[in-house]
Amino acid sequence: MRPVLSAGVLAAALLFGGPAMAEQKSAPVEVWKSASCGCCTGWMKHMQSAGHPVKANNVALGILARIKRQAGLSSDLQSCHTAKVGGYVIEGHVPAEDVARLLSEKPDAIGLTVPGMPLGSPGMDFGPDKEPYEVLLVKKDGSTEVFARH
Ligand SMILES: [Cu+2]
Repeated sequence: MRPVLSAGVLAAALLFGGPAMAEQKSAPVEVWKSASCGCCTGWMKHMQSAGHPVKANNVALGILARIKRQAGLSSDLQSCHTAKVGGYVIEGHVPAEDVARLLSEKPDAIGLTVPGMPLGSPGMDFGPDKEPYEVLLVKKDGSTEVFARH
């Protein structure tokens, strides 16, 4: 599916300066996932509605595991899909607001992860049930610190 600008974004672009504004759309996101992953697609839609153009790569589970390892994600930091944006790795159901903060603060780090697939996170929001979860900043030495709590 091709990314589409929402009507709201288009209206804002027209209101606040036309093409110049449109150039400031959010950074492109490239996602690696297994073809059958529904919650991965849910997260991609979440990122698209935040203005990110999203490109998906469906890969075999073995290749996905290698991509995660090569990205510097130990098994306890992994989730379903792995994405890259602005030179950072985004693992799992990280909210777009945290990706935006990462891209503006530009910490010296590998990226962000939401390990596992907590209920209520973007793409895992199927019903009224929500569990609290943390977004972790993954440092270049593999250590983590809490970046956000939801
Ligand atoms: Cu998932």
